[in-house]
Amino acid sequence: MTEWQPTACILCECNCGIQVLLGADGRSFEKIRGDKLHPASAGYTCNKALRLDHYQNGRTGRVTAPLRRRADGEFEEIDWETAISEIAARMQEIGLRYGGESIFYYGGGGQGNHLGGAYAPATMAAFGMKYRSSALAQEKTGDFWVGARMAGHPMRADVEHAEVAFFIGKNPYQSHGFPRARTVLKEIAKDPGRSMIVLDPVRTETAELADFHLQLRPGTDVYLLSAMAAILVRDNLIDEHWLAEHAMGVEEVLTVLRAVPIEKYCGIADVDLELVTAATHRLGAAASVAALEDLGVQMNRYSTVVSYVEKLVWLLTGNLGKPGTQYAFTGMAALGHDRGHPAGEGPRSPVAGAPIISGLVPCTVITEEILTEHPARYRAMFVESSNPVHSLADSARMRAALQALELVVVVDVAMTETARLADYVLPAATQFEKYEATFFNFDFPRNIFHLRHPVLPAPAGVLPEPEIHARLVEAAGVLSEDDYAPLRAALAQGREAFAMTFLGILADPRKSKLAPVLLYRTLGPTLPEGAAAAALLWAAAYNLVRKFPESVERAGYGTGLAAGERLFDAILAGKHGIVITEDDYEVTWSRLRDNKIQLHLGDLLEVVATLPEPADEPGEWPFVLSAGERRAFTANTIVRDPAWRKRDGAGTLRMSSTDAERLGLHPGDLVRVTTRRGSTEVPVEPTDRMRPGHLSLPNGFGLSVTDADGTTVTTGVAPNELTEFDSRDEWAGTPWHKYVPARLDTVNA
Ligand SMILES: Nc1nc2c(c(=O)[nH]1)N[C@H]1C(S)=C(S)[C@@H](COP(=O)(O)OP(=O)(O)OC[C@H]3O[C@@H](n4cnc5c(=O)[nH]c(N)nc54)[C@H](O)[C@@H]3O)O[C@H]1N2
Ligand SMILES: Nc1nc2c(c(=O)[nH]1)N[C@H]1C(S)=C(S)[C@@H](COP(=O)(O)OP(=O)(O)OC[C@H]3O[C@@H](n4cnc5c(=O)[nH]c(N)nc54)[C@H](O)[C@@H]3O)O[C@H]1N2
Ligand code: SF4
Ligand SMILES: [Mo]
Repeated sequence: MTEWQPTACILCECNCGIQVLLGADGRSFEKIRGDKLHPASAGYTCNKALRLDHYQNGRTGRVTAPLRRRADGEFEEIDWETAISEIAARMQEIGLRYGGESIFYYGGGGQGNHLGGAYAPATMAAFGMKYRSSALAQEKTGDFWVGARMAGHPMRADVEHAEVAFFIGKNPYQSHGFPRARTVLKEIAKDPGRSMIVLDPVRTETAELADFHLQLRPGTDVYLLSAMAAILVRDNLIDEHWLAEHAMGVEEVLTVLRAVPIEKYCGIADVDLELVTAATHRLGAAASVAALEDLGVQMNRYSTVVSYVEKLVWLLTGNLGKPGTQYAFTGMAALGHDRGHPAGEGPRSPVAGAPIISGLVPCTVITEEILTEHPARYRAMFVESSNPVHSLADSARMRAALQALELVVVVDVAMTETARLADYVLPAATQFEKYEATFFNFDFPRNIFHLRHPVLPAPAGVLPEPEIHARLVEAAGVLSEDDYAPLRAALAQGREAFAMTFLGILADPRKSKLAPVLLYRTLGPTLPEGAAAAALLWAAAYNLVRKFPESVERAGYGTGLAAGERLFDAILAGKHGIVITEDDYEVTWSRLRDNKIQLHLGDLLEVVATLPEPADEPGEWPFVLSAGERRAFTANTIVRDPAWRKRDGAGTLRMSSTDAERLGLHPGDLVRVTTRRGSTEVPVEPTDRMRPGHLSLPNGFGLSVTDADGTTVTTGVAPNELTEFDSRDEWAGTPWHKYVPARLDTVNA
């Protein structure tokens, strides 16, 4: 008997609820539909979720036994006991020789899986590891840092209820980023009382629905946004009463903005001054503005400064803490939080001295921390659910860095570009074969959490990540039955006794870092239906109650210790996802530092005040390449099977029709794209959606899949073969992947 089973899509941060019907073989995803019972997505999915069978059962190069690299470079299968004991021994050896901090941790989860990675801090503690990073440190850290300094708490946009939706380098029609994005975009477009403003050099699907599309020259957002902020000031559109009550540092900002040469900056951005003025006036007159910036600016020139100016635009107009604006959210984990140290203060990476934001070393300095003689260089890397050889800048340099290390361990479901360079590959159960969840809990006023139950059993030979971490921690000799016994004894008397004993253990800093595994090994086995991996959520539920007691109470869980237990039980039972907190918009103020916004970030404001004119790229690079665009069939490197794509199977290079005509290029013609870093051939797709001089390649292509018979197929271009590690933001180190100077040559057939 098969029945529809609730789970979620794992291809973007929205994690829409879906239901899966298995085929007669008990493994194939025969049918997939949106889950109407999911509290955030309510039945919505985009086109991608319906193809998830390709992730689970497709031609993916799945790994189903631990692999060890032999001296001849080939992999051989080994059993788990051998794998765990050898890895633990080698990590301890490296720790003894160079210190545990020389073992670098990378990853911890993708778009659909954060539960396993939440156990990794125990492994890090067991082996003395200190430094870590993840994909967030190649996109969001600049934004986090600015937000932390201005507000002290991460914020998100309430697009659904906004009168004006403002998208800056973001194409939600394809990339989403908020629930039911396509539906919400169409609603705004249809409603004469609401408007959409889009800053994008490409006429994207989102721009097409917009009332104001500011189709700027790539890389000039800092000028255009400064001009918009300056128009607000010049034309008295700022909310002075609101600012007087809620903001600090207003005068310093206004002084700089009064001096912005509006017309000149619109010229640099190549957008009509009247259009910019009209869009800015629409924004200034709106009762609510929700702004969403993303990779188009976060991976582009002045990225961190842009994150700042973009916030000034909606803050000067009073768009925070009310419906349809921005809000400070709750969540089961502190994603996006940072201390907000001023530039030059705060923790730094050991070799490059790069700022560590949100606990993460900037991704673009990782190779500098390895390819050096510096005594503090990383000697080993532990990679979990991530594909840095493909996803980080300058793939060739990343490969060289991994090869220079003494040990590389990769935990993944498939033989990825990164796994190919590992000394050990540890195979994980897929996201549909185990309990899984993400900490992308950004919804408001009701925030949700979804513990997904397994849809099908895992094959023999693979393990869920919590089990892998527990075994590594135990092999390190830092936890044993002696540590578990008192917790188990307490548990026998009930959860309250367990909570007390657990709190006692947390007081010991050496043991507290191992808490995830302590919970997994003690509370874990007592949870229903084999939900041991959820054990850590018990502590997370208590934490949520401690941090946001009223919000949890409003969601119906009561108060105190009992609220933690009720919330945890609801998480375990709620197969479709549950509401964890309920807020009103005003609560945002109580979450901000000093209950106010700091507008004046002196170092970044100084940049705005002294912006030089952009220098032209040298004539040998007549094009700007955006390396990594989200399209209808891209999903990072999560779906490896090339057959999952219904269109754009080759991953075309999009370019303007005008340029194509000038060069005599037709759809499908091969061209050679060359950058300072690399060169590759790709078919072109001329389109009138692109500006002349601009090129765009999709993300997530260039994956290689090796079949059982040894044949390897690679599909499309891996964008980071063309990008440079040192083309990056000066504050946060985020890469400028959307601004890669490039050349095009025709290829003779
Ligand atoms: N379909 C799909 N959806 C996804 C993903 C996926 O792989 N595929 N990945 C998910 C992830 S990890 C992320 S981070 C998000 C990213 O989501 P987005 O940031 O929306 O995705 P991108 O397409 O990379 O970039 C957004 C836009 O930036 C524009 N752009 C390029 N240069 C500039 C510029 O100079 N200025 C401005 N203003 N815009 C510019 C591009 O034309 C593009 O439309 O998507 C998520 N959703
Ligand atoms: N040039 C350029 N580069 C980019 C981008 C761009 O726009 N341009 N976008 C960047 C962005 S925004 C992001 S977020 C990154 C994403 O890059 P990464 O963080 O490297 O993440 P993914 O590509 O999502 O890879 C996820 C990995 O998890 C594995 N996996 C899937 N399920 C499981 C599981 O259950 N357990 C384990 N252990 N592994 C699993 C997959 O096989 C895959 O190897 O790429 C970035 N790279
Ligand atoms: S890829 Fe589509 S279906 Fe999947 S989570 Fe994102 S928006 Fe939802
Ligand atoms: Mo991302």
